[in-house]
Amino acid sequence: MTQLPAGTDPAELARTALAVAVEAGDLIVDDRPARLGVAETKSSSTDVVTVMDQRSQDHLLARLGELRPDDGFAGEERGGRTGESGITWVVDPIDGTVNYLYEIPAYSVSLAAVVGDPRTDGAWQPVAGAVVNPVTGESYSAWLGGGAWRTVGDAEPQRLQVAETSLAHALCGTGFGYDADRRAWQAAVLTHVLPQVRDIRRFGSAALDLCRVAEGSLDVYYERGLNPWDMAAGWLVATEAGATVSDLLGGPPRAEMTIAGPPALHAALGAVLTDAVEQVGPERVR
Ligand code: LIP
Repeated sequence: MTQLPAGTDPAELARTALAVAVEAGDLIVDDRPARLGVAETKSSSTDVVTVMDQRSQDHLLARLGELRPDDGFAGEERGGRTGESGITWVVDPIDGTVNYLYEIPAYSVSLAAVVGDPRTDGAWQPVAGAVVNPVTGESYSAWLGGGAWRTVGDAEPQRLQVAETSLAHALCGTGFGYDADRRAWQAAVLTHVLPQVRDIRRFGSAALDLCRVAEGSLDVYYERGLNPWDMAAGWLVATEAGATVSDLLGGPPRAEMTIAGPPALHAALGAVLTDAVEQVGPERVR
């Protein structure tokens, strides 16, 4: 059972997450420069950061500092804060940055309030979160025990619930990293998965992929290499919609592997991935 700090209302945290995610989403759309370039790269020349990634995070840091001054903040980009409340905000200011750069409408602002230490695999858990696609107007929110909800524009929120299907009929989402050796390994694993599922989709935002599992526009999803900020909010949205979200061994999702889907389908894909990882062997490390 997750221990919430005394007096913490996860529903209120979810409302806060959704409100500031919508603000940041409006910012990255409305203030996008006419000629958006790459401000810098991180793990490789294709792991890009734009000025809007940083501006979105700066906005979220400032607003959460106003609304929740005692909470911690850990974001993908520069800037953060330690807190005293027992709640840390784990923030991806633009998830799907490459899609944002190419103006492909599949990117999101994703943030979650978590308990524990998000810098340590298995030592943290989201208790409230929101994912917003500012182009389509789709927003997803969830809080511990409160369910997962999808809203489009001004429509009434719809509660989300996953549904089982066979692996052979499952539309499976995945993603690929920015490092060439990691991508080669992911491609090798994919050759074991692709023949056993309906089809593969690679949309480019893990946060939205996990929300797609919750809403059923993906049946199942896996990816190696996710950071806490990629998965924190989507993990909770999928879980509150009835999905199992774990690593390959059934523990909390982590960089080694994240698998999300209705329980039986999650187990079936997990078995295929375990076999594939064994057959493919370890990633090449230079
Ligand atoms: C992205 C993830 C996506 C992954 C991409 C990238 P970013 O996050 O959400 O699932 O496949 O390679 O890591 O870098 O856009 O915040």
